[in-house]
Amino acid sequence: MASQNGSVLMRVLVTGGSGLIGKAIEQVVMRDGEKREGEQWIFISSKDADLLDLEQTRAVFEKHRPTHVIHLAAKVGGLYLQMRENLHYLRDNLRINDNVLWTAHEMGVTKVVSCLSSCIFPDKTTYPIDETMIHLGPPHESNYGYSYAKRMIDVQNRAYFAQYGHRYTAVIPTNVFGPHDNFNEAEGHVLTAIMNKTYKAKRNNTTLNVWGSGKPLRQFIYSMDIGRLIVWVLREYDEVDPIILSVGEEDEVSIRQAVEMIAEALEFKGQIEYDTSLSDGQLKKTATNAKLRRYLPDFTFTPFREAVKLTCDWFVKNYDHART
Ligand code: NAP
Ligand code: GFB
Repeated sequence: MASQNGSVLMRVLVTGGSGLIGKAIEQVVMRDGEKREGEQWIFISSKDADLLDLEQTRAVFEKHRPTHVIHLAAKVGGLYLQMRENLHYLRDNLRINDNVLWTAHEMGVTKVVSCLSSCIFPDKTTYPIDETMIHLGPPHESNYGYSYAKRMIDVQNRAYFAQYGHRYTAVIPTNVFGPHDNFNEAEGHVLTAIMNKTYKAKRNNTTLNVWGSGKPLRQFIYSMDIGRLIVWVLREYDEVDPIILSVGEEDEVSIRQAVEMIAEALEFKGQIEYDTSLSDGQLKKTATNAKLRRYLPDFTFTPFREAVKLTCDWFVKNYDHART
């Protein structure tokens, strides 16, 4: 929305602004020149407001008076943390989401773009998964808490549209990775946990220990690509129905292939072991990006190998203050 004599016409509040995807959006908008005349962007973290608390949520909305919201804030973690804490993932994310959406309604926010995830789809399903299949069966038991909380965002969006006509919508990313991710070995997602493990195995001349068989398949998307796509959704996508943001089915790789690319990027030539006593989680969750392609047939994703190298380089350069 272009400005008229300098007035702010779109004030975007990004919850979860200090996280992996929030930082990517900040990079895209504030440093890569995507920000348009008449737009103001505000990136907040839990230090600005604990969104589990309705009063703090209201206070941060009153402070910034957003016209639009990109709602990223969530309790997020890798497979093994989710398996240990399904109840916390369920309760915390239900509360954060209800606080943000209800406060957005109270404050007259024009549009909210929230984040679901490709891991919330039914575990027993046909492939490829598409946006119409979210509620067609229970999610994988490893992360049902997070999955049901995320699914309720879709239900809430429909209810806000039916009762108030609000165009609140959601995106469904597959596995995202990139700079500013959580590289913690026990709690991070696979790629960044493995990057940290590989970095240490190389430094200490020890074996790289990969959890599970390495057979599961994933569609990994670079955080900067997700950042560009979410900015497009905020500006141009008018459906309440969610949209999958992912690389194509043909770009799916196995965990083993991803591990080998990380080893190559970090020049690790040591022993790699797969601990099959640990869960593989979902074997696959292949999603189609056909709906995205109908809107953006020419969008180009960063090639996976290049994105892995960029993330590894960022991690090594920022090791001392990365989330490890
Ligand atoms: P992340 O790096 O873990 O960042 C989470 C963000 O949420 C941080 O900014 C954090 O603030 C904030 N937050 C957490 N609890 C909060 C609370 N109680 N009050 C206020 N802020 C809180 O997560 P991410 O990977 O960027 O994920 C962003 C969104 O994308 C999430 O909704 C996630 O479910 C979704 N998603 C992620 C992936 C993925 O592979 N990463 C895939 C699909 C969907 P602090 O920094 O202050 O803790
Ligand atoms: O990213 P991740 O933890 O979660 O990947 P999901 C788990 C897969 O990577 C499993 C293998 O197949 C694991 O066996 N893996 C191998 C490892 N080594 C490791 C390791 O050191 N750490 C981890 N974490 N995994 C995520 C959800 O599910 O999907 C997120 O947890 C998000 O919240 C994302 O929704 C889209 O891919 O299984």
